[in-house]
Amino acid sequence: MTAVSAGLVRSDVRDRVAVITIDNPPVNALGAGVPEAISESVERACDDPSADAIVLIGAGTTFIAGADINVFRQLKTREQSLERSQAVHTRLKKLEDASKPLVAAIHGHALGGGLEFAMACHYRVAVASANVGQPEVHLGIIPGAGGTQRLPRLCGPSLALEMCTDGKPVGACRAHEAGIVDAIVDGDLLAGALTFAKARAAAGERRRTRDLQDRIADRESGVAACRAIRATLARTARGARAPFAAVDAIEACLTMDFDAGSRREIELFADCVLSIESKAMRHLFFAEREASRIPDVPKDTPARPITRAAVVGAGTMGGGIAMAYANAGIPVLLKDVDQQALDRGLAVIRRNYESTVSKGRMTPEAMNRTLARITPTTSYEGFADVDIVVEAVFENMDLKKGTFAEIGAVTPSDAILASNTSTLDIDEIAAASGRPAQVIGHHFFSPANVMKLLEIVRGRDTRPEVIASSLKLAKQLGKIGVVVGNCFGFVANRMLAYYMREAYLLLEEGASVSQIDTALTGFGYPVGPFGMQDIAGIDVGWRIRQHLKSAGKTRAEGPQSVVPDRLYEMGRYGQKTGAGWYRYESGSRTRIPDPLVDAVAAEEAANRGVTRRTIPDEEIIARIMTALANEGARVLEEGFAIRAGDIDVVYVNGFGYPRHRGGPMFYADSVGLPEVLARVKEYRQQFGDYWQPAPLLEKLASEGGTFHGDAA
Ligand code: T1G
Repeated sequence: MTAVSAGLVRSDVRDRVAVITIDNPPVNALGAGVPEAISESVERACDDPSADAIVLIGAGTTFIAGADINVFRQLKTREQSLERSQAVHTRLKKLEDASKPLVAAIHGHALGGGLEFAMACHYRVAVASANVGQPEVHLGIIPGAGGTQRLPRLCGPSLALEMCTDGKPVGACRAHEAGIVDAIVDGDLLAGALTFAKARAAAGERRRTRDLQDRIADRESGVAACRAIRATLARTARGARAPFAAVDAIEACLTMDFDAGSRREIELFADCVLSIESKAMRHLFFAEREASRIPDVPKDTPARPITRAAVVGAGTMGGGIAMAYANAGIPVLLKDVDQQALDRGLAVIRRNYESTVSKGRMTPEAMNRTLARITPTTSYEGFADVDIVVEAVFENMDLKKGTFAEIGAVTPSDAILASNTSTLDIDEIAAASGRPAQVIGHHFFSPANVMKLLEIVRGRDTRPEVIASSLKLAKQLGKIGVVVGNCFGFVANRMLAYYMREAYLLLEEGASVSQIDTALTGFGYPVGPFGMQDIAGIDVGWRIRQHLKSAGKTRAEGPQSVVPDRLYEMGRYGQKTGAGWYRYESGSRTRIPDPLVDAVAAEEAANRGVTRRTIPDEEIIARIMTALANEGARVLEEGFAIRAGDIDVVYVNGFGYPRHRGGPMFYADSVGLPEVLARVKEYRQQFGDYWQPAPLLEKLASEGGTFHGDAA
């Protein structure tokens, strides 16, 4: 069956214009046969005497959202990639050579190959709500169908560099101003496109994008723009290679003719698409979408609409959560015990918005509109009308149980009662509410109005409708919801304990605070473990450790470094006290290494009888990543995570794990599980029995399996 016969591409003539419609739901991706069917339909239209022009349009909610990302999995060799790309390039040149005006009519998204198809058309018209973009770097690749050669010809090198390196879409109006889109259509898109196409036909106009030179004529400043963005990427790309490849391809557009530049793009694309970076980022693309599939919560499980919310606790997390709701347009009550605490919380919220306005990312009017959605209160008045309450009080079980007893009494019986606890037992909290079926964990990550992850913790009695509502709400808040089980620290913090254990022990064994942090930022993290703790607060970790100690527990097996406790006792909580693992000049967030900390570490090493040594960066990465993967395997085999991809999504969106590494479980697969297992066993020999291989790791390593289920 062809794409045409399958109805994925259809065409008809209206008012002397051939209309070619792509209908490949849900996003009109350029799946198997679709590109071929489009160019065949254009050829037929060119030969059709009843048509003077051609319009290309998408059915449903969008134009073309790009190539079908699944196809890249089939590319195994460089030759295969070169051949496939060359075929696409030839196809788009033929499209561009169409003998009648060819107009792309854009609504929804024109992304990746979708925009490249549109740029191979002679003209592009769009509705104002549409957006266009080259998001390929988010998949560890670059535009591979001529985008790096045609886009600069339409909008100049600077915007092309921006779009191809940050991968963010631009709105149709900005694209129109920039020359990517030729007209904005008010009202019905197809009608507007037909009118536009007929006018071009009447004027006998056709414009091949590849012939355009004006916007790339000033090669010197174009090449300078490439140099400048490389310097920026050296600071921001955090080890990802694809953005640099995109710059190289655009530079080729500026320094070579169209065909030579296209060949360069094809070669650079082949380098990228076969890279582990691209495999990692494509894995995350699908893992982030698969996370919303819960085996025992069918897709059609009713989800409660969330139109009114309440947050209890106006501290750092409570304030950020209230902002997340207000930013999503949901009115939210923000309650705290007294007016002083409330005023402190509101002042932080206002400061955050004012800083966003000062950076030009929000208008003062929008700030006031958003702030107006947050209603401060010191009572439970109004709680009878809310759909959800999020508790964000101190991480103390008695305090949380008391709060849930109160909110259970003042809210509608079917309201969702969520706790922002990052470690505590959801079932114990739920029992205090009197209606555990409505209770669920909504663990936000700091800053809650920014971080994309929502760790959704299901309790023993949580109803499927409450889980389905939480997943839908996560999307409404612009977050990625991942459903996990109820164990201490759930998935995120449970595994983090092993990440931190190794960081502390490596410090005692001889690595310095800044060496360890630099190794992790070199790996791709935005900040290392010690820099991160100075932001979050050393006192937060200390309180959790005290809570555990009182229950006779530790966060991770093995030696418990007391260095963080000693810093706490010194009042060194991090940025908020001007000193923690690093020192900070007053009013500055610049980390200054402090030899005092290394001295404390040396003392504690001596107390533990540890001989200090020089530790290579590779060992720092290997030990930390192995500890994460081994504990991740336990989380999986104990059923607290549904799939390995969920753990990757949690770490990438909650803790800044580098996307181009795919997440801790994907990274372990890329290292190879036999190697990961060998490292666990080696560390067991070297450091102690607390390094115990997870049974799942042993099983998969022995069977040649991977955490993600595809063969090694
Ligand atoms: N390929 C395959 N499947 C895709 C897809 C794609 N390009 N885009 C979306 N899907 C699936 C997705 O997995 C989900 O499936 C469903 O569609 C709805 O998506 C040659 C090489 C368009 C903004 O990177 O950014 O072109 O989970 O949940 O929130 O140079 O999808 O329902 O089974 O995300 O409304 C470049 C990727 C490709 C765009 C819509 N294009 N897509 O968001 O829906 S590379 C992209 C998106 C390329 C060329 C290169 C978003 C969206 P399921 P969704 P949404």
